Order: sequence, then structure tokens, then C-alpha cells
Amino acid sequence: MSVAFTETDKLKVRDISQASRGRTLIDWAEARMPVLMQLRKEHAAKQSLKGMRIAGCLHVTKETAVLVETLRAAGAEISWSGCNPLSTNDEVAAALAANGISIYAWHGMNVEEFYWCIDRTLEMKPTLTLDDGADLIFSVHNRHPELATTIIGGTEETTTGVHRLRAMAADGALRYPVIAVNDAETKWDFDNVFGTGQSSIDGILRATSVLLAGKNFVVAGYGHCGSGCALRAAGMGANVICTEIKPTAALKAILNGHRVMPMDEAAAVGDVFITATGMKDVIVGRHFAVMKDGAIVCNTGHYDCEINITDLEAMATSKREIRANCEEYTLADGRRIFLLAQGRLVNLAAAEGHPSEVMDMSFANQFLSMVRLAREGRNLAKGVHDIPEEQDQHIAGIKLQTMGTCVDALTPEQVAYLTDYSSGT
Ligand code: RBV
Repeated sequence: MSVAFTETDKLKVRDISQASRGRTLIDWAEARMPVLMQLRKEHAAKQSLKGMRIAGCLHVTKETAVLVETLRAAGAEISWSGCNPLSTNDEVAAALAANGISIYAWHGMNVEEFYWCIDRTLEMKPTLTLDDGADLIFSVHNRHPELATTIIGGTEETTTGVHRLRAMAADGALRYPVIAVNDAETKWDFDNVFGTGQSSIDGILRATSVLLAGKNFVVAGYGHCGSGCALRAAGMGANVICTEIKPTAALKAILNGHRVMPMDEAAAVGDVFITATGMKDVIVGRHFAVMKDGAIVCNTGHYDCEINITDLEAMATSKREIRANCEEYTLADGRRIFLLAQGRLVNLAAAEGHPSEVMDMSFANQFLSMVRLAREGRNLAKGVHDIPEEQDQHIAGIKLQTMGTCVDALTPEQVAYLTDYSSGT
């Protein structure tokens, strides 16, 4: 891999000469993101984001590039960073840089560099922030609070980010309105389930090439993301075991045909483990202590705290890289545990993140939320706001149209029937 950086006063990427390869990837994504491309056309004509300065912190993938270029086409000035040290596609970053976008992102950065990149994007004094994991919003609140007064609003892409922002809002600490993109139906029922399901399996296979059929596949957390992983692993013939803390989620897992048990039991029987909880310390030392020789462990949650790697490091007598994104830890009794992507999101670090087709809807929500904030953000209260139901239906409607699928409409008589409490059976 090239170690040269391309750096100017408005960008830092690994190597801008990779731009043409990145452009090919972006072209591929564009062809699979018809909703966002339609919005691009409509809002480029209207210049709906003219005068807006958008700082974004979201995985630099080919899909994100389509979002970034759509925001710019609608008139916004952009400054971007990646939201995870291992998720940036350097070729895509180069293509954005070559297209005149201010971007600070490269694959394999350390945590200090990660925050340096965020700080550089904030130099533009944004009017809007666009987050995945809320690190940009936290940076504004913790390190650059003076910027909060001129920021109109922000958006948040992912479950764990929304959780933290709701906690901040409940404490009265959130200083501007934020739209919870994650909680849109056209986001979490598709991106979180089908996107995470497919891309996490993709990451595990690229990092290991193991056969999933017949394996005990342990999914920690049966929320949207975990249920997607369970669904896809089961489809490939794995025996899925789920761990949960929430009784209703555990019941859903059972009725979908999976086994449920505590992690303390699952640890001893699992062949492959994936965490999707948004919680820290889901797999810790006492679990590694009973795992089978050869167990594969990975995470698909946003933050890298679900697997306690400090415990694993302390228990290991040696460690070596087997292949990209697959490290072997040997314990004192000779058992080997394989950790994928250093415990960071396996789907983005070891594969390419979610497929373009689902990101189309997530990013259509991001885009329309930015337009809404530009238009009416000044009138929105500080706090976390949901996506309006009409936006969900609008996005799903365009998506169906681009797929060539038509749906029925209620007749006026049927609409009246919906609220008619006088008629019985
Ligand atoms: N995610 N983005 C991609 N291909 O750009 N893949 C996954 C992509 C987002 C997804 O929406 C999820 O909420 C978030 O990454 C977790 O950080």
C-alpha cells in the first residue's frame, strides 16, 4: 500500500492519484441508488442547500460519496471526515478530493488523527452537521462549543449515536435540533436488518473464508442489526444462537427459529461470534476463557467496545496476523481465538459496508433531513426529532417506482371504513 499522503489546506487523503479507481466505484454505487439520484436532480435545480455549510462525519464509502456529491449538487459547501479509523475507502476519498470536496480521511488512521480530521472539518464553521456515531456533535459540544450557536441543526445516522443524543437531550445538554435518521422506517427496517445482515457476513467471509454451514453462529443482540445477521447466517446453514437482555427480543429470536441462551453458555459452544448490541463488554475475559479452539470473534456495532480486547490481549501469550483483518491470539493453554478487524465494525473494515441499494434509502433520509433543517431548522426545538411519516412513505414510494413495483390504493369507501366504528362484522 502507498504511504504517500496528499495534503493541502482543505484536504488530506492517502493518495489522490487513486481518484479514477474511486470514481469507477462511485459510478457503480450511483447506478444502484436511484432514489438519491432522483433527489439530486430535483434539488440541484432548486438549489435547496444553497448557503449551507455542511460538516459531515460518516464512513467514506462509495455510497457516502453519492450522498456527498448530492449535497453539493444541491448547493451546499461540504467538509467531510470518516467516522471510523478502518472504514475509509482510500480510492473513494481520492475521487472526492479530486472533485474539489474538502475531505480529511484515510484508512488505518489512529484515534488522535481521527479527531484531528474532525477538527479540520469544523474550521468551515458549519451551519449543519451530519453524523454517524455522533462524534462530530460531541466534538462541537466538548471542544468547540462556540460553534453550537451558529449551527442550525444536525442529523444522526446510527442506533448508538441516536441513543446517546437522546440521553444528551434528556439532560438538556444538546444545544441544537438533531434529526434521528436511524429511526426512520426506511432506514432501520432495511439498512440495519438487510444491510448489516449481508455486509457483516460478507466481512466475516472476506476475513476468514470459513464455511458457515453447520457452524454454531452466536449473535449478541437481537435488535434490527442482530436479527439481520441471524437471518443471513441461518440462510447459509449455520445454527444460530442469540444472546439478549430484553425478554421480547429473546422471544422474537426463538420464534424465528434461533436458540437463545446467556453469553456465559454460548461462549463455550460458539464457532463464530458477532456482537451487535451497542453495549460495551459483551464478550470479556471469562468468555474467552471457555471458548473452543479456533473460535472466531467479531463486532458489527458502531463502537469497538463490545469485545473486550484488553482482556484478550492480557490472556494471550502470542498474537499474529493470519490475513487481512484476521488476527490469531494464542492463549496459555494453546487455544487460538481469531479476532476480526480489531473488534471494529467487521462489515465496513473487512468488507465494503452495506450494499448501495439499502444505503440509497438511508442517505435519501439524510439528504431530505438536511433540506428540512435548512428550511425550518431554525424553528425546531433543541433535542432529537423523528423523521416525518410522509418522508418515509415518499422515499419508499420512489424506491418502489424505481424497482418497477406498483402498489394498491384505498378506495374512498375503504378510507371511510377505517374509521367507521358503527359497522361490526
Ligand atoms: N453504513 N454505511 C455504509 N456503505 O456507506 N454501510 C453502513 C455504507 C452505516 C449504516 O447506516 C450504519 O447505521 C452505520 O454505518 C454504522 O456506523
